[in-house]
Amino acid sequence: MSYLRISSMTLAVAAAISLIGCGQKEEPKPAPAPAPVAAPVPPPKPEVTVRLGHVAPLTGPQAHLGKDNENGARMAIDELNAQGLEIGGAKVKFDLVAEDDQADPKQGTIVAQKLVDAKVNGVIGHLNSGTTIPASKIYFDAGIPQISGSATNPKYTQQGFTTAFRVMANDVQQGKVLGEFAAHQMGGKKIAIIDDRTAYGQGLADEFEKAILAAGGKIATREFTNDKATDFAAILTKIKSKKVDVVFYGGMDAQGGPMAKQMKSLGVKAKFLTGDGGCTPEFIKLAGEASEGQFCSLPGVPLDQMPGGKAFGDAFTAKYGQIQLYAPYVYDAVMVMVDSMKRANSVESAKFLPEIGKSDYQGVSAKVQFDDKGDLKGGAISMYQVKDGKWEYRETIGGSPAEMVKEAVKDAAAAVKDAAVATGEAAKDAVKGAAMEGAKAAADVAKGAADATKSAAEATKAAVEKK
Ligand code: ABU
Repeated sequence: MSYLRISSMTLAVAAAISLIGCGQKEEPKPAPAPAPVAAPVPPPKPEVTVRLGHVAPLTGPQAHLGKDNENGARMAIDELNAQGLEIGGAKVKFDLVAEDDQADPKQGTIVAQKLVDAKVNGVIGHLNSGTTIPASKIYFDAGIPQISGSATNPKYTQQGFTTAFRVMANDVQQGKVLGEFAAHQMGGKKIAIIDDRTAYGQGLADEFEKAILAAGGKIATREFTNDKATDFAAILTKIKSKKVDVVFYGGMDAQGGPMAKQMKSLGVKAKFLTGDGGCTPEFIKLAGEASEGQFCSLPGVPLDQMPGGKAFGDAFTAKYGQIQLYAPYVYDAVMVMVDSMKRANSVESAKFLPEIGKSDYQGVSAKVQFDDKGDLKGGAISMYQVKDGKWEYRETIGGSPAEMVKEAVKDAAAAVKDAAVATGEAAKDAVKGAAMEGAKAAADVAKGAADATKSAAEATKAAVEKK
């Protein structure tokens, strides 16, 4: 036996003794744990890009306003993208497709068609009534929802286009407030009106004139210019000879500012009054010292009275600089459109369009609810006057909760009337239907009787012949 064999045996015996000595049995080894089964990985959420068109003049005399509108829309889009929304089971990314219509009606229709061809989901804009109105037909025909944050001519929402909405008061409301303000608060008895022959300027001037006449004022002269003009000497010289109390201008700040300046240099003593198109910091810049004491109106309430005005103003100013005019409204227009997509759980135009009309959205500028035409319910108008080189708030007319209640009551009354008419029509139809049914039954009976008479006569004749 070799040393190696003795050693192996010794070890085996020692191991056996050792096990017996401890009284232990060899435990069966546990079965190896099954390899962990990976939890099923859900497929990644589909992503969808929603393209919103935005149209405003980005070149020409109104470019500062167009850029302001576009920035309002961009701010909304950036915030929505940061929220990482899911709509209809897909992650949504919003893209702004910004177009320049140069405030020109023809160009407005060209870019509208371009947006339709690009299959945008909705359109925010346009800025000007003169471009918004013709473009609205193109969007309506294509079934694309449109919300303007600045076009105020009433015709926009009076064409029966179910795709057209606006988030501010219109010029029927604005013209009335302006006319009453001129007559009662500016002492306007003799008034001169100038407009720029755009849909906005002329339309607002028409509404202003109606309100002046209703208030017992007199229109001394009505003049017009255009939205590219810079020299108003001929018109203002004529107006000077009329010795009017108030000059009203229906048009934008690019003309209103120089006009007020030229009034002062020509010695026209009348006060100057304009609508929202001139209610801007740019007007004050262009008019210079001549802006002091002049008046303007603006749909809505001042930014610091808007529900979300302060936060919006701070964020906007930090990002883009001073607000010109409509940025909060355009921001709201985007938010209202996207809120409608959320409620419809769809980004498809045809699916979320019906939801826009049902909006009840607390925006920055106001609570947004639409009437049956697509106009903002309870739209307010505020008046401002330049003091120490700034537009200073004077007062707000309309748009209060009381006004909204009044409108709701008016809507309810109209609904009751419609229901009564419908009930009357239905009753009339029922009576007519019953009468027709009765007549038909009577005719059937008569026909049956006639047939029976005929058969009896034939039977009688046959019997006679047989005899
Ligand atoms: N609302 C005044 C400017 C825009 C427009 O209606 O033409």
